[in-house]
Amino acid sequence: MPGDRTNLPRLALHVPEPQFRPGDAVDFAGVEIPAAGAARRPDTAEAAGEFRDLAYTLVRVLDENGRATGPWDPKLSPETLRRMLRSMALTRAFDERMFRAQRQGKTSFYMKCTGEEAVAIGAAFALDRDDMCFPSYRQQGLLIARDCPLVDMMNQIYSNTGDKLQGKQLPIMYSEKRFGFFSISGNLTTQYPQAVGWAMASAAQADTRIAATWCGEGSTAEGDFHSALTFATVYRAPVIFNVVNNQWAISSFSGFAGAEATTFAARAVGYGMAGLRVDGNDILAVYAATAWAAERARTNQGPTLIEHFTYRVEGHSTSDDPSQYRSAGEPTAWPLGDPIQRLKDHLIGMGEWDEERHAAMDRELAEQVRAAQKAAEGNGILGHGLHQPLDTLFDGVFEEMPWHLREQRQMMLDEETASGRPWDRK
Ligand SMILES: Cc1ncc(C[n+]2csc(CCOP(=O)(O)OP(=O)(O)O)c2C)c(N)n1
Ligand SMILES: [Mg+2]
Repeated sequence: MPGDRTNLPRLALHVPEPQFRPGDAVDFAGVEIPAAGAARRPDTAEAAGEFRDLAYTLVRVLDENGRATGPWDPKLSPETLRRMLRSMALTRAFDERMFRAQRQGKTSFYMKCTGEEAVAIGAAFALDRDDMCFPSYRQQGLLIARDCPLVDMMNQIYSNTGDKLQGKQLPIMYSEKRFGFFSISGNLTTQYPQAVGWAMASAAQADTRIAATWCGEGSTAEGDFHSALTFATVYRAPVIFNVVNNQWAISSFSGFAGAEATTFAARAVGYGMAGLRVDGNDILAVYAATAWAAERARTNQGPTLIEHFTYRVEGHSTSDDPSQYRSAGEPTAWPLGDPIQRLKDHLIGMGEWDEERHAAMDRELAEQVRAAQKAAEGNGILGHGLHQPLDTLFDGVFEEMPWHLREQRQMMLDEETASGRPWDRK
């Protein structure tokens, strides 16, 4: 019921609306893209308050012609650049193959990171091997760059006999202690406070390892995001917060997480924390920003928040159909290009790569993924019966199982025997 004070202006609720909907022509001319090389690079010992401007611009190294320029150029060797290119291409080949496996009914679920490969792989190259990663579900590139066997990842995706997680996690929700990769949780942003806790413990124990964590821009709306930032800034936790702004959170555009009002990197400013906004499709910028933030963390300068400005090229997951809510023209119109193509162009421009080598690499990687898939399918695929003994359902939560769970497990096994229809095993 409207109030009766008719002499006052009426209130109006602002409901964000994305620029383009299905069928609309896409024009990203309004997206501000500062020139590569233009952003300054403060000394890592500088106080966060001295470079707030870096939360509102874009740190970029690779220009439109594939040349590296400016103070953030990490000047990596051609050999390292080729390894980065290979990791990104392998991630894409892996995604393609597993997406198809889902469509063929071999697993229930998959999530690609197409167009966002530089975010995880740039960081993986900049961090130390024993730094601890607390990722979201779209940083499979961390595992691939850290040389996790593809077959192990696929066993998890298939929940088969080779799945070390015994089918207890949704496909792609890996947990790889060997590779400093914390268990992925479907509950958005829980990894943020976990990363801070781990980083605080590392500092409290006078260790040398730091933590890094990732979440999507949509996930910054979670309370966990903000409590994590508060703890990190208060205790100067050695942690790197990555916000992957791929502009979509399933079917909600970034405006619903606050993008109409300011940048996501600007969240850092409110906490008095170092903040950088980075071209997330430029792996050299991602690498340089991560290395800079890591140096701050290692020298007790505290946390850094890095917003990676990128674009989610594909659907949210295999359960999504983006043609229902966004214009099909967006992925190709996105002005920051494709991270693989950009690094490839850079290497070719340096005289360190060519089309033939690239095509040969793609063929080799496709073969590597195909061979891993064959090996993983030898351990079974999801839906073909039960791959783990039924009673493992109760394992892995308590170090010592409480009496009531032991009882329940026994009841389950007794019922299975009594039914005369033992669970279909593979
Ligand atoms: C606490 C919680 N709320 C909602 C969901 C459902 N959900 C899963 S993914 C997702 C979108 C997340 O978007 P974003 O953070 O931008 O990450 P992106 O998928 O783009 O990488 C939502 C709403 C969830 N898994 N957990
Ligand atoms: Mg998103």
